[in-house]
Amino acid sequence: MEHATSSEEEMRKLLDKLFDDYDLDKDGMLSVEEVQNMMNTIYYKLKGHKINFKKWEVMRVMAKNDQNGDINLDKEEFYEFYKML
Ligand SMILES: [Ca+2]
Ligand SMILES: [Ca+2]
Repeated sequence: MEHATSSEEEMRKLLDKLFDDYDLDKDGMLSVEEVQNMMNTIYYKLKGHKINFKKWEVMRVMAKNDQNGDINLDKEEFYEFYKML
């Protein structure tokens, strides 16, 4: 095993945790509703006021990273998704 010190590795750990926090039904994928919830929360943390992303807005963002087209983000897709935020 390679020693894991890279920032990439650190980021993955963080994103793993984030992913699990928002994967409410624990099916290993983030649905539109789960991503919506996450985007609302992140926006609030960043900007300090609430916004409700509409479903189609969430889907538009997700669609760019949903590589297998199942309208869910799995972990790999989520890593790519997060880089865009
Ligand atoms: Ca889920
Ligand atoms: Ca997918």
